[in-house]
Amino acid sequence: MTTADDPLGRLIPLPQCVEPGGGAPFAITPQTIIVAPEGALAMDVAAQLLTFIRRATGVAPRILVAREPAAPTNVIALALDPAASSSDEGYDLTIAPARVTLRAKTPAGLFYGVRTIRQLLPITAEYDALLYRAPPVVTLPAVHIVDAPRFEWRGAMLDVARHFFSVDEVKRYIDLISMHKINRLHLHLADDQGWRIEIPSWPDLARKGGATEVGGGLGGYYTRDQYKDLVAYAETHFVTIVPEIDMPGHTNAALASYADLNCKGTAPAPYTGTEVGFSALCVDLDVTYKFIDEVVRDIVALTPGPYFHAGGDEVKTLTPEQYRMFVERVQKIVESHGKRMVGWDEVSVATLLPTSIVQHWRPDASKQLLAGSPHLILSPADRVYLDMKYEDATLLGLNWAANIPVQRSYDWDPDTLVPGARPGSVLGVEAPIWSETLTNMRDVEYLAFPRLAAVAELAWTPQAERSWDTFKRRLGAQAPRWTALGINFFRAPEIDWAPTR
Ligand code: NGO
Repeated sequence: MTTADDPLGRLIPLPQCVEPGGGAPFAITPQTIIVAPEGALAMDVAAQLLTFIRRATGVAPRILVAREPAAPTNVIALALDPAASSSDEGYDLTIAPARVTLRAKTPAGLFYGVRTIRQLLPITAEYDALLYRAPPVVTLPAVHIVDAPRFEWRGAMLDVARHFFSVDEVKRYIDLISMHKINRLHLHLADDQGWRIEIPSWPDLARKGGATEVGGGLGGYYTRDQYKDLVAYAETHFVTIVPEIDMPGHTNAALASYADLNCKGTAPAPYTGTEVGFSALCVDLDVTYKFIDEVVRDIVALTPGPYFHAGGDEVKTLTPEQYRMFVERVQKIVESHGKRMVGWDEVSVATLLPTSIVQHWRPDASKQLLAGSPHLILSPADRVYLDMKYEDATLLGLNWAANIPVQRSYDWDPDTLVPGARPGSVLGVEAPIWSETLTNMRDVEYLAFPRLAAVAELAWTPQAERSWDTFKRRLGAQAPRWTALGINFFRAPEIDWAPTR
């Protein structure tokens, strides 16, 4: 049996503990019933499972809602149980010949258990195109899986500012990241080249500031309804959206939209190049803080998650004092709207609140300052910036930090990257993808896959359970599924990809 044919040999991220049952598999038949607990979120997860099974077998199972699963056999029972896992996102999955039992403390845990079941199903679970003359025999291998994530922050970031991505494209990215148990999508919503979200109190930000993008194309922005739709879609995939308005630098689009925001009172022209560091909000003007307060307020009104990312990177036109004061003032504004501030690692020079989060990105950032941060998200650019090229020959992407082959993304330990970091301060890992050179989702997928799968496992699986050798084999086994999903992945030459037909 090749790895691709062995369902247990293709799980990514690798679960914490997999004990093969050895016995007969569970056979899904037209009579198989899904039992689901009450509650909209859990029902939604059950409906997602139904879709995977319907596609793979041609028959939609019935869903029974029950507090206590009653039917003893030929059942896939989803249950919420406080004792199922010590983790809010963990799950316990037993596949036996007569019955599949998936237990979790929360609907999120059920969602992750269903992602695991999905990988155990044949790839026909991934698309709707097949018509079966007779339902094929589909089985799930006998196994007991006990699973929970290593880190609470398993993130991806998409830069929708340099090039704009439509609601459907972002939803597609949510599908692909959540399939790998990633639970944060950080949206970089404003930069020099574009402002991408409607702000009712400052309408020209989107209208003028959203009108173009790198290279001079049409740009675009999310209306409030579209943004709400994205947030709701993310919620059903257990993904928290983290909105970022980058400031005080990377703000040409805002400065070009309102002359009043500029120290000199005149608006600069829109910018469609890719230089960084030239723009900054006028930190001495009162209107700057009114602007920030209203923007944060309007975005927070659409943000159920606890975070607001205020950027803070690459400011070259302010003095260190001006920069520190600015960060501290913005941090208070974010706090006053009930959110935790996240900032790129430059913000670690400021006095931060105990709730604030520093996102490490510069490979040469001061490890000492990072170690003093209240909380850390790790996005070292030379490991997990998905916009870096794989190798010199990669046409898309940048290479200022490094060329990043897949193993380089995979083979490091988030717990030792910042020596002396406060115990428990590392919340997790995030893989940003910046879009200076990426104009559409196919470009994004080419740079994200396979490295995003490597980062997903890095963030989910305990360090001691991970090894490049087993990951590499499991990664090769993804080719048929990723092809079925239409993912435009890079066929890294060091991986032995399973045949796709
Ligand atoms: C840097 C810079 C971004 C670039 C990106 C390209 C950060 C935090 N600021 O990362 O503006 O788009 O590199 O890799």
